[in-house]
Amino acid sequence: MKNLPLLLRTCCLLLAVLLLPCLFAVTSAQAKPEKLVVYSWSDYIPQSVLDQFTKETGIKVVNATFESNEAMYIKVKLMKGKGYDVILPSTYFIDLMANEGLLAKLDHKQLPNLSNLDPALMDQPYDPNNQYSVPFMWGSAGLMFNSKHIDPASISGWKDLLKPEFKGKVILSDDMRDSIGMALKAKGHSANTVDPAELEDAYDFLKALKPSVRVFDVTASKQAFVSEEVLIGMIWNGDAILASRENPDLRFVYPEEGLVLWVDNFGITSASENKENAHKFINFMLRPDIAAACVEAFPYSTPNLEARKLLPQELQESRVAHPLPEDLKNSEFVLGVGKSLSGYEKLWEKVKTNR
Ligand code: N2P
Repeated sequence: MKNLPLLLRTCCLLLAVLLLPCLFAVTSAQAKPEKLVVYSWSDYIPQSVLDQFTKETGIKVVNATFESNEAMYIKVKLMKGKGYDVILPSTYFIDLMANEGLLAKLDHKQLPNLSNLDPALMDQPYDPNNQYSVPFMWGSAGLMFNSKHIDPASISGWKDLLKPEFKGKVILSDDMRDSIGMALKAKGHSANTVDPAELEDAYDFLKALKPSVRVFDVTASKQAFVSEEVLIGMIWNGDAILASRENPDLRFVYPEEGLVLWVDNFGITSASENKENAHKFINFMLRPDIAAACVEAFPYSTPNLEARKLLPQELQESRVAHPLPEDLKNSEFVLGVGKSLSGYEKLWEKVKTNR
């Protein structure tokens, strides 16, 4: 009897020693926060939105960024999708990546907010039934000029870029399909042509324009216009709105020859080890308040009909953010060009290297 407390103490100590590793395992599992890697275009998803997702779900988001579909594709392909959970390719990379097994099939049951999206942008030929992708934003690569230095009456389309007075003052998009698409439109062809003669025509346009080009860019285009480093050229419509808020002399034009339109879409990599959380993230991004917050920060066009209703009047009515059908006469969405892609790549290489 006298020894009982000692026995009890010994038993407790033994139990503690035995349980310690289990306790440690539980706390370390709790301590390791869940993480999601989102690989998106830069300047597209505001940090406040990512923070909100973490606040609501406890899932941390790492937002890695890219500047072009081509750069994103090479990286995802090399890594076989490993290291990325959610990616944001444009339409014309969805079927390519799905066919190469880089994208996972989506589970629509985990995406109830899909019902907020405009049916006109769903179930497209590049992804029937949206098996692999969900549209996030769409927009245009348009024409902008500085009305302090250039008479607005003198600018109606892409052909005006060739005017000799703009030498060294032109910016073109550093996105292959944007700039080749622009040159194809300027020459009256489809931005999705697979005809080598029409591509050659586009090359002639770009070659003639090259001496006028100050820079090919997509990330610094807003700043280049605001600082008047360039006076005319290509810019994505969201960047055009942000730039003209800072420099009211800037004017966005829908060129008479038509322009190139794109849709960027969420997909989940087939290698993702966090598919359930990836669905949670995409569904969160489809929530009207969240989609509206994205448009307010980066004013592109949202396919989210419910989000559109929440936008400030100025953005709802902006024809730069939400073009009217007559603004898009002759314009085309960029599509995959299959085997002709190598023709586009060769042309682009020649333009960039002055050959
Ligand atoms: C915003 C990204 C625009 C994407 N910076 C063009 N596809």
